[in-house]
Amino acid sequence: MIELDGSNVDCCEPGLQILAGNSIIRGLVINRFVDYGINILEKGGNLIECNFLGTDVTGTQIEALGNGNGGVGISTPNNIIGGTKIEARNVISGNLAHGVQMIGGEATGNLVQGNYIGTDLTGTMALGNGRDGVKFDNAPGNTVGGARAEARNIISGNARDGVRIQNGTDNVGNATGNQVLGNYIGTDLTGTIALGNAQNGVFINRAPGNIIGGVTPGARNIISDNRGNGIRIKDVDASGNSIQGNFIGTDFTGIYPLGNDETGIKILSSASNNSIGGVTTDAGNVIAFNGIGGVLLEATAGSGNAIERNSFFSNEGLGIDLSGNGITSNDADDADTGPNNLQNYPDISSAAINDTSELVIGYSVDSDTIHSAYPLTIQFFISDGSGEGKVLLGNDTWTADDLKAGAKSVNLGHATDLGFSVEDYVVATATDSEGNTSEFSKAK
Ligand SMILES: [Ca+2]
Ligand SMILES: [Ca+2]
Ligand SMILES: [Ca+2]
Repeated sequence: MIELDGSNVDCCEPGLQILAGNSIIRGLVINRFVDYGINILEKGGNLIECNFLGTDVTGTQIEALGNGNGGVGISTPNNIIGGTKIEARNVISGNLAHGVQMIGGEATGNLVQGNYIGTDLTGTMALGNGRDGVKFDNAPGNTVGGARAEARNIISGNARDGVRIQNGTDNVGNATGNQVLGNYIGTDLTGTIALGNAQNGVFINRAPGNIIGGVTPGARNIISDNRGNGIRIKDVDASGNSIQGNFIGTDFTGIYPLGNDETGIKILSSASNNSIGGVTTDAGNVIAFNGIGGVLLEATAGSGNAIERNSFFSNEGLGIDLSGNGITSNDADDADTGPNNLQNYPDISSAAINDTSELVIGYSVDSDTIHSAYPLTIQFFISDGSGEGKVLLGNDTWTADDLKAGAKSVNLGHATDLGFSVEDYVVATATDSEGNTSEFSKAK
């Protein structure tokens, strides 16, 4: 390796500036420069692999070696940072600002894979960057991670968010169409040991239409042990983001606790029409062991934030909390307004196994066609009795005719096939056709 040491150069000296395209930058140790370790400024298509940015030549750090403005700055398209081979891995850690920062509308089509961002070379010790691990500033259409395990970044131990996707305060910018998948955000390389980022795992701020996770198992991010929320979605322009297939608050097995200190997912400040989970198989997230709640929509959050097909368990507080104030009781006809229109939850009157061993649920929804967009999708879950749903039992549709009839019953099928036993409780959510999901119902 060649060591580029910024400690002895003029204080205004940047690190390595790449002005040409299609360059290969491999095997460098770059530390202590005032600006970025590597700054890709004019042309794209560069490959940045096997570098230590912000560390010493061992990939660890015994004194302050970080570059002043972050590890890698990217203002051009189609660069690759890292790769799927171990020898391609960059260690981007200990820098004073962001690990990797993609800046502006030209920073598109970039691929950030297989790196350790905020840890040492072993992937087990925190060596955080001073701000976010990966920051998207107004940058569209980039990919962080990948659907193969080899593409996984470890993004842990950073002093702010693991990943932040952000547009400008005056709503300029185009941080949309980015995908963050297959990463460990807040754990070590094994996905079992806590190594959280100091703020949120992922923060989507003023940015629309980004995807966190995906519907294949390889696309799953582990977003756990962060000091803030697993994912935070903020502002009226943060709409149409999709959070799918992730484990939020568990280790890589989806079973053992590694909770985020605050909520699994928090939505606030008029953020609307985001999707947590989805309607297809494997779209659901596991959201468990989080310190304040599973999904929390602050009183300021907007509407249409659909929360479907997820598995919630062992969260402190509620699985789903509209207004962040504990259980919001149903109101007559659902005339109230607020986050997700304070959609009323179903009222389960009975959950019983019939003579042919099938689970039959009687329920109603006090939500009229004026205040909810019909029909409603009702999802039933197995619960441990704490009021959050762990295992999806099935769906039903509540129509305007059902509303007129006042109540209905649904046969969800053979109880054993559903994994349901008589000791289990059932809870349900209602989601109107505009994506307004309720809190969980009372357990029956
Ligand atoms: Ca509430
Ligand atoms: Ca209501
Ligand atoms: Ca309402």
